[in-house]
Amino acid sequence: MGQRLRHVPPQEGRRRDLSDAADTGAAAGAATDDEAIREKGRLLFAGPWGFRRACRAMAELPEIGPPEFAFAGRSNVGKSSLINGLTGRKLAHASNTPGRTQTLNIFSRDDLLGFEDPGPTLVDMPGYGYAKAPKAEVAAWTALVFDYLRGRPSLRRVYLLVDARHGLKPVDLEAMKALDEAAVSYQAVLTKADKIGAAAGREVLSKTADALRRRPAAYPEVLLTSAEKGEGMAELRAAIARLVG
Ligand SMILES: Nc1nc2c(ncn2[C@@H]2O[C@H](COP(=O)(O)OP(=O)(O)O)[C@@H](O)[C@H]2O)c(=O)[nH]1
Ligand SMILES: [Mg+2]
Repeated sequence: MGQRLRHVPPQEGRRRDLSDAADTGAAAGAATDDEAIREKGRLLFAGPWGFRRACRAMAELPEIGPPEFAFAGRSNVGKSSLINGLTGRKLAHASNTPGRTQTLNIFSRDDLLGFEDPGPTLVDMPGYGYAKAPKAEVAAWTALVFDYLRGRPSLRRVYLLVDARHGLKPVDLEAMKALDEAAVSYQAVLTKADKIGAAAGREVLSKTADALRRRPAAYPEVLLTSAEKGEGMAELRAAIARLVG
């Protein structure tokens, strides 16, 4: 299943092979570590998550503190559904009408509120690519989003969602350019995997990874997910858990 869900770039595979040859104990250790991170991710998202606030301006954001993970992508790509899939709750408003979320919507663990470590924060971002004014598409991705991307030291990673049926679109490349320029670490997440077959899934994974290879702020590994079927949720939870430290 790991094969279908993740594309591991060849150079990483090679590195792993070398270290395996040098020390098989290290490989066993890595497998245990993987399991531990998956379990950490499972626990992180098994807890009660809740909606904190919808922000229309930087001043409305919570104080800088816990690590933030933002979900970006074209309208209707499945950002809200993915947040719901990760948390197993109907937290974010998913809809058939594109262009709905115009605020930064903040989610965190209810049970950790007020604790020294309140756990990570998830941020559902306004979608881009729907604006009727075609030229201003990414500009219409609002000043707020750019202010947030450039000026939020606690932003740990942006998950850039891409519809697995369509792959990267020009407007996604514009968003990636903005993220590269802001030096914000981002990872591509393919959505709606249930709408394509396994072979098409592998193809879009490798194509997307190829396109990301030369982007300075892009994480090389691409994830394939279906919020509808739960595919890739454990991997994404683990990826977040790994970054939380
Ligand atoms: N088949 C399928 N549909 C999905 C999936 N994720 C989202 N959708 C649908 O795509 C539409 C847009 O989803 P939404 O989460 O609101 O997208 P957003 O605009 O990016 O937040 C809704 O009709 C969802 O039900 C998925 O994994 N599989
Ligand atoms: Mg949404």
